[in-house]
Amino acid sequence: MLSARAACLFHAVFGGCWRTGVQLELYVLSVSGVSEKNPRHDLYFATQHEPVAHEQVSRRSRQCVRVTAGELLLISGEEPSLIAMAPGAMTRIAGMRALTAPSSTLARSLQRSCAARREMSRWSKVPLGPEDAILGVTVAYNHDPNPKKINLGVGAYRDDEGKPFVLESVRMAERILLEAENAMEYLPVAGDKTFVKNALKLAFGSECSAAPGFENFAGMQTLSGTGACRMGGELLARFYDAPDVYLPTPSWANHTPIFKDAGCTVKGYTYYDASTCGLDFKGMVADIEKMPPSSVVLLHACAHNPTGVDPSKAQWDQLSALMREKHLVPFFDMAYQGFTSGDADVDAYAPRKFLKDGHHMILAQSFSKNFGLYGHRVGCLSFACDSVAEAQAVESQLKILARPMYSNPPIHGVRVVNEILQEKTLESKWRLEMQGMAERITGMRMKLRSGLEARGSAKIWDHITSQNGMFCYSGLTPEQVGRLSTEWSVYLTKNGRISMAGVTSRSVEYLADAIHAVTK
Ligand code: KET
Repeated sequence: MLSARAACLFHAVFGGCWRTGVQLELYVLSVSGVSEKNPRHDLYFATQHEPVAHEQVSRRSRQCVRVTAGELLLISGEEPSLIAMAPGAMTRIAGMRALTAPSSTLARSLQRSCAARREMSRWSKVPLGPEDAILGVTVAYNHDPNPKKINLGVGAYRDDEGKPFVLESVRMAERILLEAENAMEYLPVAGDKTFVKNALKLAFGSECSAAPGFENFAGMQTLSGTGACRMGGELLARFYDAPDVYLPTPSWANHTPIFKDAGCTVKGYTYYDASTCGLDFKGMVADIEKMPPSSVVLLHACAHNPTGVDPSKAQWDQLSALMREKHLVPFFDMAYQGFTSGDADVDAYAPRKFLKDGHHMILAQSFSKNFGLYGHRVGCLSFACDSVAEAQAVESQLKILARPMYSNPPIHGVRVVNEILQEKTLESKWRLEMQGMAERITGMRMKLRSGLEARGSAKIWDHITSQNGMFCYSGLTPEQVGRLSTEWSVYLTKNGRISMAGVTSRSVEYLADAIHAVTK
């Protein structure tokens, strides 16, 4: 028997009736729409009679199924007496079709109501995928009407008012570009050559970039850091004999799909020590020692995402020597150059050291965060080769990969970067602004930590200030993260990563209240 509310819900959705003890196969035709409260697509088959609030259902349920279109669900059991859905699930469930429902009018009514839908769409077999682990946080945040809400999900810098920040140096460069009335022609497939040179100079410093052998770099402009990682993975998968890519555990959530989709095999190595909220250097070295020669090791050049934990200079030196000895290939992802120390040169220590040590390294650079050019998709991918001829060959293949994918990269952002890096006053201004962003984040780290301590938190929060870059790997559990969003409208990724760049002088006290409340 269904209780009144569940029956009502059920009727509203299926327009049929439900009999205790039946077996029902449901084919999910389509799933659409997300609710404000619950952006997931869960269907709960509860074993309790009384319908209960969504949260209670999920706790009481024996079965909780993430529903995707094209799935076949079998509801069985002695008393499948209640189907409850996450609030707002009506639109999603409307596309369900019962395949078998013994002697139930339900089956007929479902088949009738859904047949028409099926005729209408050819795409019903495309399953609804989950939201992205990081960008999905913004989706949930956008749905929350609470004026006090805070988005600490995506790693995007905000000013102290919590507003997206456009650097003044960028605005100035844009004004110059507007005056210049440049043409808007296609860039070459590998992008703007001058930009690639500027990007390499920024990464390796004028000293390194003037050193012999630097002309052996193959480089291309990419669709930001993501595109650089992806193109690097594509080239490895197509031409490199051992495309096993080792990622730190944990790493940026997008690394795994990037390299897998490119066709590489993704493996992991020890990186973070949860007991110290710091680097497990011993474990990292031990894992690297075990890697087969020629393996590719992804390293975050600085401001590791999500942990905010980087090796020291001495540890980078040791890693470089070890990786040379073991014939491993370093693949640097440098998405936060400047965010660790405030100084882009200081933050480039690792790639510069590895270059000096003669690695056949790969470097993926992003200009999203340090130039604030997120949506302009400015990035660079480079390979340290042995000769100009080798570099030309690598570049030629990168072009062959890019041409059928996106043809050529966007033009505006690289012009902005060129303008800034080629003009001394603009460059100095940018460096100051970069430092300002890093300092504001450091200030927020201190305020958050002292705020938690002032509230008498029994937990140790030293890592908020000892970790670097944009993120604090807080140690909050997924349950606590869930409570932060439902009870406080504070949104972060499930792994407990806090984008410190989203914290402001105004919100930091509220955030401390919220974190203290859920960690008591
Ligand atoms: N590498 C790392 C380590 C990284 O954190 C990001 C972005 C990127 C590359 C790529 O950024 P792009 O804008 O493609 O240059 N990370 C933030 C945004 C995102 O997930 O896309 C983040 O972790 O929030």
